[in-house]
This record gives sequence, structure tokens and C-alpha cells, in this order.
Amino acid sequence: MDRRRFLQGATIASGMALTAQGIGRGAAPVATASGGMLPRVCSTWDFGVAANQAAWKVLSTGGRSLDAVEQGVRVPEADLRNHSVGKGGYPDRDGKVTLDASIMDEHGNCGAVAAMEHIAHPISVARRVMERTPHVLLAGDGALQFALEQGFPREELLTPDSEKAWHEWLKTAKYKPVANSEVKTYNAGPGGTPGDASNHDTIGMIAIDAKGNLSGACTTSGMAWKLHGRVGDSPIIGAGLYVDNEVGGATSTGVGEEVIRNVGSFLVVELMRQGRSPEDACREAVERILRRKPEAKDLQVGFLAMDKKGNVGAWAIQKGFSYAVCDSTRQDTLIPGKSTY
Ligand code: SD4
Repeated sequence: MDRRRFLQGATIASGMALTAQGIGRGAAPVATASGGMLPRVCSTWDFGVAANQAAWKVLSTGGRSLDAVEQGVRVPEADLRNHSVGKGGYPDRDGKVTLDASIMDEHGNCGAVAAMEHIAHPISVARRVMERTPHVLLAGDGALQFALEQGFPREELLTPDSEKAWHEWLKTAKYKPVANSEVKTYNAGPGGTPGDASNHDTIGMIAIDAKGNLSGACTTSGMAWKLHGRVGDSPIIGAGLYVDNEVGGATSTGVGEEVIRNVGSFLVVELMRQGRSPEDACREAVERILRRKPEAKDLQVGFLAMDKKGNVGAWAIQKGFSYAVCDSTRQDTLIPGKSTY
């Protein structure tokens, strides 16, 4: 999917009242004292619009934010045109599609799967890890084994389209061990990863329900052409996703290595706890990355956050990031993310 599709409306600023132009409006909105509105859901990139609408079906009928985020992100997971999430995601360097996902609820419960093959809906497996095991994160073959035990169908996730793109990439790929004296290193792009500014389209979603409870979900096929076994930020609680029901939630997209190094989503939530707005907290997290590593300006990382009142904000390193917001007044809002560069 080309995430640079035409950006639609750009009207929601954090906590602003919205013009009513909704489709399929559900539960009556609850305006908060600060001007926020419940329920509300936000998610990354343009495919967040369709994902939000699925989440909205849950939220608008009084459902729980946890159910909303799971149902929401399953939409891009199932979309074969989306080459960065779920089935149809681009494979790793060796042609294997490996998926990462995490989920977190209003009680601080969380679950995740990393580098899992053959299961089309990793977010639902992540939820099972959270709800049915004493663990937080299952990885690789163990995650697959657990998913199969739980009854998830085993599928081939590599679609003909993705396989073709992989073969094209292989023609010029330099992502191989480079012998440098006795040490082998791997460096195929800015920052030592095979990613560039456009090689990342994870969906991260944060929702607040009519009861004022927050949950979040994040799911991805990760960086295209990565080394087999590479795990990004998305399944790492605190990096790709974090929710604290007293404060807010945050999620990230982009080059996960930089997000993990800075424990990005946890940082955003902690900054909101200290009184920063969602946008300001996201900007500070981006700028923390850039202060530590100025050359990260050539990469893309974006954070998206929602506070306890339903206010939404985002910030990215580079232009081109977008996020979708959905509430009772409008279900299809797509907003260009502000950025440092
Ligand atoms: C990751 N942040 O795996 C995720 C997904 C992504 O490039 O955006 N990949 O790093």
C-alpha cells in the first residue's frame, strides 16, 4: 500500500472540539473538562483510517478499548495490499515473513509476540499471551507453537506480490556479511539497517473507551529485508507501545532500533505524566533520539500519543508521517504529522 495517498482532512488539533460530520455515529460523545472527547481512537498512517473505523464499531457501542484496538489493527493485518503489516508484509532478507505485535490494556496487562511466522493475526496471539499465559512475550518458533496450540490457522504469509518485490530487492541487495579483517559486519543503509525513510509503516493504535479506559496495540511485519530473527520495537513493551491508564498511551512507527534505544513509548507516557501535551511529549521523544544520534535525521521515526482525556498528538523525525483520528464527530480524519525535519 502506498501510504502517501492524498491526506484527507486535517482538522483535529489536540483536544479541539470538532465539527459534526460523522458517518455511522454511535454512542453519544462525552466532552471532557479539557475539551477532549470520549470515546476516541487514533492510529498511525493512512491505513489507520480503516482500522479506526473497525475500532469505532466497538467503542461506539460501549465496548472496551482493548477489544477496539484488537479489532482495529486486524484490518491492516488482513489487507494484502499492505506490505508492512500482517499477511502480505514484505519478508526478511531470506524471504521469510516474520511478524511482531504487542497489546496492552487499562490494567497494565500486556502481551506480545516477536519474529513469529505463519500466523496472519499476531495481535490476537499477543492478546492470548497476555490473557492465557503467565508471560509477556513469546518469540519465534515458540510463539508459532503457542498460536497453533491456541487454534490459530497456519498460513503462508508470503504473497506473490511480496515475493516479487523481494526478488527485485535481491538483485541489488548488499545486505550481506562484509568481511573487514576478521570481523564480519552488516551495513546496508542509513544507521546500519536496511531501512530508509520509507521502509516502515507499522500500525500503532491507542483507544479510550466511554468509561475513560485506555488500551493500545501495535503490529507489523517490521523492516523489510531485515536479517532473519531481527525484532523491532513493536513487540517491546515500552518501546513500540506503552499504556498507563492514569496518564495516557503512546505508540511508534519507523526504524525500531532507534525507538528501542530510547524506550520511546514509555518516555512519551512519562513526559505526559510530567504535564507535557501528547504532541509535545512525542516531539521531545523524537528530539531525544536526534540529540543522541544526529545522523538519525536520515531515518524516520514517528510517535503517536493520546492522553487520559482523549487528546491526541504526534511528532516524527521527517515529513510524511500521518495519523488517523476517529470519534463520534468524524470517523475518517487523517492528519499530517508534524516533524522536526
Ligand atoms: C520496526 N517500527 O520493526 C517497526 C516497524 C517498522 O520498519 O516501522 N519497521 O522497526
